[in-house]
Amino acid sequence: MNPAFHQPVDAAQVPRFAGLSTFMRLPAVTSPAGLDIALVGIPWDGGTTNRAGARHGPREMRNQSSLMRRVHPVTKAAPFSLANVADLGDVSVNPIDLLDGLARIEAGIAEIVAAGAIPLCAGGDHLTTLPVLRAVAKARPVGLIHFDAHSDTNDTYFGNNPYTHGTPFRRAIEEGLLDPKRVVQIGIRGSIYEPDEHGWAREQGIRIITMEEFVQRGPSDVMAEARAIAADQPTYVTFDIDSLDPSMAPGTGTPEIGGFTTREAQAMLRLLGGVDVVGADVVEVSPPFDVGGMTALAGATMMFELLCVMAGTLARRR
Ligand SMILES: [Mn+2]
Repeated sequence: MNPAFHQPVDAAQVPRFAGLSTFMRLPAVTSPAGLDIALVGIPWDGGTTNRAGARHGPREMRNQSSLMRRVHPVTKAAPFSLANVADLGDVSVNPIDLLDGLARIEAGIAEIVAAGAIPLCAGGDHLTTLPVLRAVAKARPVGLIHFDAHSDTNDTYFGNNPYTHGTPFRRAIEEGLLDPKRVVQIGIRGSIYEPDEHGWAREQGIRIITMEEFVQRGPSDVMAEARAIAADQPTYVTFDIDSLDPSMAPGTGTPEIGGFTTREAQAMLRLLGGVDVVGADVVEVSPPFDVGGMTALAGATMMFELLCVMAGTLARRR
């Protein structure tokens, strides 16, 4: 372990409920310089079409992330020994101006990328992934492993509005940020607007693995295909908390029954080892609809799962 790496506050010295709330009890820093992985909040839900509240997600995920310990129980990855990680705070947002909000998020993430660190973001609604991709994929298109109940590849809402949390991946493909042949969406379900709702996405080459297909095949088989689609090239991982069943994650904007168990989702994230992850996020945690912090806890734990595979892959590639 590099002794210069940031370490979480020791829960045997300071109880988990005490002290300032930061992601995984890591130090709060103001610059990404020297970080391998930057934990960053994006408290913005300006793209939400129905139940708002994901703007409150980062703060509650920080709170619940105090339950994370130092070592992964299955892989034994110790992310704070393998990589230099810290809480970089929240990017600047604008809650009353959508386009300025997107520009501020992109600028904040671009600073992280310029410093050579990998962003692991806590949303925010799913539109926040678009400006993150604008920063992460500026130099070349990236692949995408996308856990969600929804494809989020619709075109426009409420007239000709192109930017909502139902459209980010259509915009990202149009803008050349994603290589659609290296995009896989896992867990897609729920009622749709029209029978061919996912036709555009499939025409681009996106691989859609519905919940029904996931149930038939299971986590190992599905993730073997996802890793093959990512193809050892730069890949972004986005985890919409509404991919989980709302009985386990009720605090979200667009719940759909019949989702992943938290255990299934953990099993899949653990199978991301070796993927060249250039950025990741957990989005759509909406504390106003949460019960006892359970959704924020699920979100914080998925961030820890992502952090463990990201740190492990970084260390192996060094
Ligand atoms: Mn989504």
